[in-house]
Amino acid sequence: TRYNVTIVGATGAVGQELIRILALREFPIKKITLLASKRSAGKKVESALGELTIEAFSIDKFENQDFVFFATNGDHAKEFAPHAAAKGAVVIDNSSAFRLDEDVPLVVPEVNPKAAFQHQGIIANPNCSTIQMVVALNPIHQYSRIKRIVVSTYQAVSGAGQEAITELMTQLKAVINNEPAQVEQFTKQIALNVIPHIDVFQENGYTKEEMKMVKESWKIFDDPDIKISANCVRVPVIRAHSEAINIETDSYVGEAKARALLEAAQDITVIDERENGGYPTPLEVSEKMDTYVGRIREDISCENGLALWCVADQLWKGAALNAVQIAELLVRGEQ
Ligand code: 11C
Repeated sequence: TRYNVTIVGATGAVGQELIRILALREFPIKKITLLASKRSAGKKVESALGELTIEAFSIDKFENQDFVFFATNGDHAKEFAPHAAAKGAVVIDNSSAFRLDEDVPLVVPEVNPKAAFQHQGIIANPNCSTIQMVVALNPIHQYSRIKRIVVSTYQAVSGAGQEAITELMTQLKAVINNEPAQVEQFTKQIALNVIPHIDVFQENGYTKEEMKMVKESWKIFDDPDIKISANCVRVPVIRAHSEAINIETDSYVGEAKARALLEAAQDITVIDERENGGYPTPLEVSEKMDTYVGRIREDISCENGLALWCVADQLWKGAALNAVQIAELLVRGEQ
């Protein structure tokens, strides 16, 4: 069987990666439709799927679609994704609009694949920083329940979109030439800086990005009793998010067992050499499909604690790839 596939928001950072991932994974496409704003309509894109033309978004385009990937903002998805679902398509939405809705599954195929099959037309793709964390922690969590997680992120600028990449590059050039850096996309200069603020502040002092990591992990692990505290930080990296993660488990796991569990897990690569360069960094992990883990060690500050370092391409595993894997799961489930 081959499927009619639509990408809504095809010109954005995630939209473009969706086209590449569909091609790389040889997703069985009958026809692909790329939708974006009127401004981009008619534009031709050279893609891994051949030359394609962007069409102006309208809900009529949802007729006869099997899969509709939304790579737009939450407000747009909230308004229009239900139209695609009502016309019989399965929507896989990248935004935060539906993630915590009770009747919308929030799926990471390596962790909670069964949830995908409970969908009522819409499946939510989690936030990028959540996805790589739950992929890295699930093998350990399955062995001994994780009761507490403390995570600090080092998030690439591409998580904030295409303009954010341009801003970092423009600022770097300005700074090198001793010129003032223009700040538009972030709250402060990002070139040669780090910013401890992603998404809007919440009443409890955490940011929305941090609380997404908490609430989405609860839903994906189906365990709201896990204590989670996140610190989300933007760093001047183009692509791939990094995370320093500390966990406490119910019973003793130990670093040798943790390493063995991670090495045996699907879609995880362990690079953990305890010598110069023996760990993954965002530059090497860009455009890789796996979630990379290194620096695995016992956390000496608590009982049954482990510390690890996790890096993944957030535009791939954190967005486009995870979304396509969800569609693959449904296709496999149908067969
Ligand atoms: C970032 N994680 O890196 C964000 C981008 O909820 O899908 C994705 C926001 C989301 O800025």
